[in-house]
Amino acid sequence: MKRKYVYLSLEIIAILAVTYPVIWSVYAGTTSGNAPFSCPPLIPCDNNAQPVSTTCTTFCIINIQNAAFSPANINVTQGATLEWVNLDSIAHTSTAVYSGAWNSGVIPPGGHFLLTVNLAPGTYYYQCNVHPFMTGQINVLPAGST
Ligand SMILES: [Cu+2]
Repeated sequence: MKRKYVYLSLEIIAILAVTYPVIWSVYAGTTSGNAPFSCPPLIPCDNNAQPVSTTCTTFCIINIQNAAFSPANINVTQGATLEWVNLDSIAHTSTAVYSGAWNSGVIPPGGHFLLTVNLAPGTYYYQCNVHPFMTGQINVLPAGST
């Protein structure tokens, strides 16, 4: 009889362990402002740690390949154009989160999306709406600052 309760509580703990990141993200997502990719405690996750590899001043391509944006974090001066190119065999999107600054809609395999960056300077987070684990970030710099 006692053993039954032990198993029952172990089951509840196991279920909570699996579901808590999802529950956490639902609640955190409503309050975390412009930092949508913060990670649940104890869960390995480095979405905020993407290194900046490029500063784009005219025209740059962001590849979508193997369900990831590359480069995932890019500096862009105002007036430059970004082109997302879908090299995968599945559809993706490039969708700004929180800011609502842009939304590519569905980019089919082999498709592309152009964005001329006329946004206020600052950091803009985006994701693929089909695969929200695909995240990226553009850092808009004032025109003429580089
Ligand atoms: Cu996707």
